[in-house]
Amino acid sequence: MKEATEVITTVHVLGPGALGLLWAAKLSSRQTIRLLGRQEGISTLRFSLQEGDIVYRMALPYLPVSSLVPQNETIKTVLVFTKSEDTLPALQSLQPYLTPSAMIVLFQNGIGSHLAVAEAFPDCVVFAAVTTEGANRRDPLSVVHAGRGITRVGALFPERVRAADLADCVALLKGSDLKIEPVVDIRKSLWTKLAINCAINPFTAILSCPNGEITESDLFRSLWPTLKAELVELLGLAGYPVPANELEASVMDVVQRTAHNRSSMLQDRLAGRRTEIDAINGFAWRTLAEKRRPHAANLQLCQMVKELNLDLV
Ligand code: KPL
Repeated sequence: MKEATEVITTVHVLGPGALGLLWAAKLSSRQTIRLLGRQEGISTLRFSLQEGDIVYRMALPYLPVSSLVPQNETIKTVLVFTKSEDTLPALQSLQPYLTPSAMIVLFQNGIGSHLAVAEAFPDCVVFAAVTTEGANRRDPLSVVHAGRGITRVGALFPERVRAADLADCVALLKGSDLKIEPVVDIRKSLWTKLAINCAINPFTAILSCPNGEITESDLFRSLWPTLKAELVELLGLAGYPVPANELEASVMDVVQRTAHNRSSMLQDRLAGRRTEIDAINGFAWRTLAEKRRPHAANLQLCQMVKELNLDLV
């Protein structure tokens, strides 16, 4: 692979949530950043990024998506941090500004929104990134880099992408000084992460507890055997078969390593935001149901999270 060359480009960052702002801040010393979001009436977003004891004050150019004007704004590279179900409509609203072979890097949970974007933008170079970087917000403008991780990146359809495109994407992301690993088969990482999210996130949202506490609960104990079997089935259907004990070990490993973290679903719940349950357990049960495979545990968790009546925004 080509070594990281430092090319200064304008990078658009769509979705200024915790992860979006973390990446924007980390890339901003090497790239020109434009944040894209829904908020109207501002041209600069001022926020803080805390890493350990150090708090960085950031001020980055911000463009409301509604006020982009074709010709004035062209988008060659966009990193996308919107919620899964907002991703396709948000990118469609950017369509007039995207250059014909723009690079789109998707950071969403699940895999359904990735496939929808790849289908809707066949000429764009679409990458998926699966990250274990931990980021959360004390308030909308105060981001905490809660834990260092690794970000794996690869093409959703490798046959549509040149090796040089992947090298450019990796070089760009490495400008963040975060740990980046190019992978040949990013779908494997996406499906594995989906299974892990199915196993952890709904329990944390329902029980309102950090990741490390779910395995002690009666709810987890009673549902896990069925859920595990469904997730093994799901990964098999996806073409990534995994033995049940291996999947369980991966889930328990993430539970332990992130024991004190609030999952993204719990953070959404606590902030009164819509959760991604439909893109996680919802996607899992629908995929299983389509193939007439058992899916009761994923369906139940999906219903329980929805019944919390917290899918507000
Ligand atoms: O990815 C996560 C999330 O919060 O969405 C897990 C793996 C549960 C870690 O917190």
